[in-house]
Amino acid sequence: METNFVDYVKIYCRSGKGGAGCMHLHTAKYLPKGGPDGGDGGKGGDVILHGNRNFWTLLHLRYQRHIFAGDGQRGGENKSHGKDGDSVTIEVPCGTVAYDAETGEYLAEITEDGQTLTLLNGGRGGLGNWQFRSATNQTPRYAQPGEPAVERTVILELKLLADVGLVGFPNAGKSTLVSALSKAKPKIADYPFTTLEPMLGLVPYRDNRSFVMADIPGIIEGASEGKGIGLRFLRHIERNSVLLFMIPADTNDIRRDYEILLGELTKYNPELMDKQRLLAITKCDMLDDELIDQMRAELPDGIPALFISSVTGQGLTELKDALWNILNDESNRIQTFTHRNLDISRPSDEDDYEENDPFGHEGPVTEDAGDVEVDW
Ligand SMILES: Nc1nc2c(ncn2[C@@H]2O[C@H](COP(=O)(O)OP(=O)(O)OP(=O)(O)O)[C@@H](O)[C@H]2O)c(=O)[nH]1
Ligand SMILES: [Mg+2]
Repeated sequence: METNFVDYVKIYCRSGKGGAGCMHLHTAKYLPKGGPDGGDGGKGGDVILHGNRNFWTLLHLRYQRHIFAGDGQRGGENKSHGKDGDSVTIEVPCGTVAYDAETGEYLAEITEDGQTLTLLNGGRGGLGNWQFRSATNQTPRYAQPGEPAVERTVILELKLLADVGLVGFPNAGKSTLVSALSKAKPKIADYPFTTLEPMLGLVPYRDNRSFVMADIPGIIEGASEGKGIGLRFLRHIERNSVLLFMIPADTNDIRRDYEILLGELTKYNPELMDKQRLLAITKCDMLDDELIDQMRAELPDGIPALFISSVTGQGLTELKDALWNILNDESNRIQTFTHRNLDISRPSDEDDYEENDPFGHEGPVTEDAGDVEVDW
């Protein structure tokens, strides 16, 4: 599927190697036995991650599969220091997590604009023979080699930084809610899997405050075994403080639906169960008061529930209040997310793009941030 929403890339990175130190003995017409003057080698360049809020996806890195920093240059005579190698900076959106592609080990995360992290250190330059002179050895005839480069294949994954994540089956009314509460215009239709990629909406709240809601594709039973769109988009609710479960009023069994959704989330990442949850029964314009009362008795335990309609606006103010209260309750701020390593045994359909690389191996890096729909 061609999409501009790229939230996964695999890149081979290599830092620069250190330049060799120089072995040189100074000689001149009037100074036949000058001392050692070999300079140090330059440092190899680093590979650096840099948070940049102008980027919303990893689209610009999609075909950038090799990133090499520059090597340090050799030291020269007359104590001349070799030039340091150029570092390369990979611009990434906030919410980008880096993993080692071979082991799945968690390496680092960029959460803020302007934040920098050195992913790979360049090799140190070797010392020139000038550095080794001493009282007992006035003419050292050796110099250090530079340190080697470091290489690593990394996986970069983007996890959207939203406050509220929507969880529900296809057709639950997730996108309709986002369009009712924010200026975002997600596609809405009465067939499943209308939403194929996550989208953020900024929800205005009282007194010029606001919070961010993430609409993600629907989940179905068996998603953890790859059914439907699978669970790959669930990474975008890992960072949300609150999960808003959405179940339509015309469902047969609310409790069962809720259990299925919970089950799929747990299979994806049990830590999601530590998040605050709220349940919205959607499309309540289809119910009369009597039916709503009847439904109240059938609600699942252990989760506060609200009856809403994105069409008539029923319950939406209460919903925003409830979400805001949860978001601002200090006792909920326990979500210092422990970083899981990546399960690299899980087959990733996201590596597919490597076969369809129109640019060949080292394609151009596009400067633009991609025309991703982020509608504030
Ligand atoms: N009557 C009524 N219909 C609604 C309401 N909210 C959504 N719908 C309808 O339900 C259908 C599905 O809505 P979507 O918002 O596309 O559902 P979704 O959860 O985003 O679905 P996927 O993107 O496929 O996961 C559409 O036909 C909507 O018009 C509501 O409050 N009342
Ligand atoms: Mg949708």
